Amino acid sequence: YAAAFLAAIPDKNKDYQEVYNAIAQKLVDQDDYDDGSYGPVLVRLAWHQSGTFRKHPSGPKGCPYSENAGGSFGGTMRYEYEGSNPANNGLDVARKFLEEFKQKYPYISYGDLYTLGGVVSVQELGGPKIPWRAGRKDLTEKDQAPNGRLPDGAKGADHIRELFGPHAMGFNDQEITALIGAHCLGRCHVKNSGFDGPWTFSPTFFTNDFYKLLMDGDWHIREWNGSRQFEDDATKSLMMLPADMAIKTDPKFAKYARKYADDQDLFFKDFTAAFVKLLELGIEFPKNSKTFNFKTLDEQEQ
Ligand code: DDH
Repeated sequence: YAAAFLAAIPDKNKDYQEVYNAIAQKLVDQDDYDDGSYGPVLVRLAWHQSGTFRKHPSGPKGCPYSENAGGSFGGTMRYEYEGSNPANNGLDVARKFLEEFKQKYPYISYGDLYTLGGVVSVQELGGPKIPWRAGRKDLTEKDQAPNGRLPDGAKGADHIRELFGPHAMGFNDQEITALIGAHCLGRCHVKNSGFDGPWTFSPTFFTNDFYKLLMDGDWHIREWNGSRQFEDDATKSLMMLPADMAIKTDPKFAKYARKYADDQDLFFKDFTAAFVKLLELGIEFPKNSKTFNFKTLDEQEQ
């Protein structure tokens, strides 16, 4: 079993709402990226920095980091090995977006910054409130997690359960299904992953549309020269990865996807719990550490 990293107790004078606001304001100001927001790629950074956690760490043979538990604690994706993992293609954009806040608020660690960027984005794009805690610490290059721990979009339900399940990150079928609903945001980019296109018609709004489209729509294999992916019959403008289709075809995942398609409040509630768990994998927070419940920019204007 991996030992949990012990988080620091954040100084009461460190105002993380101020950092939240600065990131949120930059999201508003720089609306010329991709579909109009850096939010989706920031959410993906938060997830890929966290999703390397393993309860039983052992990496690919010959990997110098194979005993490392991974997770968001050390903010290690800023280093060469993890940063250049093909699974992390395109996330340099998100790390560059956030770098100025590390300079401006030097008290924030990279792990805190990368996870906070995801929290800001989910909230500002209309998603649920994500309670967040500070206290991750910058670790060194030798603390990088091995590559090969993040899921492959070309694969199916067995692969998903193996990487998210009890021996890996520790999520059950319900939590896994709730997490993948983050594909309401953003798109696939051929240059990053070999896949192409958005999952929904509103990729800069956090909604339960991923489940509605997946469960209620009809999908066929797209005819093109790229990677095997699915396209919607109705408009031929949306996409699903083989790994997304597994959520529809596997009855245990589909049971939850159906519920989330029918009930956005339930999705928001379950996503919140699973996303908080994801961002905190492998971290032990001191009992008296503060949970931040950030206000959105909109709420602060009222
Ligand atoms: Fe994902 N995801 N993801 N994903 N993901 C991609 C983009 C985004 C898989 C594959 C891909 C989660 C789970 C899975 C987001 C959030 C989350 C892309 C496209 C691929 C491929 C990257 C590119 O080309 O730029 C697979 C496989 C899984 C799986 O679970 C089996 C989870 C759990 C989350 C989460 O946040 C909780 C987001 C957001 C994006 C959009 C990024 C962007 O730039 O836009």
